[in-house]
Amino acid sequence: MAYETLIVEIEDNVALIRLNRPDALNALNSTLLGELSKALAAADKDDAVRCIIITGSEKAFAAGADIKEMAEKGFVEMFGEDFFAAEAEAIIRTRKPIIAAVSGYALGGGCELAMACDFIICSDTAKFGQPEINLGIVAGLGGTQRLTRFVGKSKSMDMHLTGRFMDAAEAERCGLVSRVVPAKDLLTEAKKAGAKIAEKSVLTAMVVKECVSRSYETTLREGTLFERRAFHALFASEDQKEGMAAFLEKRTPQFRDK
Ligand code: CO8
Repeated sequence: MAYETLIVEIEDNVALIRLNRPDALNALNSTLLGELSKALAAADKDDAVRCIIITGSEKAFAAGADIKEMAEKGFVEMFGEDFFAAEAEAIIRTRKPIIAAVSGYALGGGCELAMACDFIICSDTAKFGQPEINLGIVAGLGGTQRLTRFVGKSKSMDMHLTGRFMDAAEAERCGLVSRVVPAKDLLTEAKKAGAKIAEKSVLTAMVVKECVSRSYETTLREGTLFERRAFHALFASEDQKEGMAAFLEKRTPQFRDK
């Protein structure tokens, strides 16, 4: 499928979704977020896709929601259309693992989009920020909630209240990103991580994603119970039998996603 604001390639069972509005530093407008929802749904359905990567350009993952598109809107319009609610849901409804590969600016909605993915690999040039306060607004795609869970209240307040940017080293130190790599290696490293995930059972990977994501939604006791039941349930899968048999027979497992 051809998109106006995205470039999508599938290679070695990994779908690479590249945000592509270079003139606006990949600012998230309704066309881009609508297309991203469609591309994620398509990747989720496609048996050839086992992992998804969302990336931007070297200069910007995404510099936030599109300010030009929002500037003249009023409350009634924003509320009436539930601005970007469906698009936000589409990201978190995606069941296959999503890696955000971030280079350059990941600001406002761009930082929030990266955090809505399952983990973030960033280049040493990455800059994260929630500068909405400078525009007289607050984050709207989960930033006040997700950043706080990632980095704790103090740093989250600092980022949201001052609007300052965080560099890659700080982002790694405080647990916002899983790894930092040299800018020239970002896509190679993200694809390597995607390929590693693509080797696993998609069924198991989706259950793992559900369990880890649950830890953000519930209490320790409930989350642990959810995990234990998922653990029990996987013993009904062929991939559990195959994974354990392969270990015992000292061979590589052949998962069938069943
Ligand atoms: N929206 C629209 N256009 C943008 C945006 C944006 N967020 N960011 C950059 N652009 C455009 C600029 O207007 C400029 O276009 P033009 O050449 O036509 O004037 C072009 O991209 C290049 O930008 P700059 O010339 O400013 O480039 P610099 O290298 O000088 O600066 C910065 C780069 C620092 C990233 C700067 O562009 C900037 O500060 N951008 C805005 C960052 C920002 O405030 N982001 C938050 C937006 S609000 C938000 O995200 C709310 C999210 C909640 C809603 C949930 C839905 C996703």
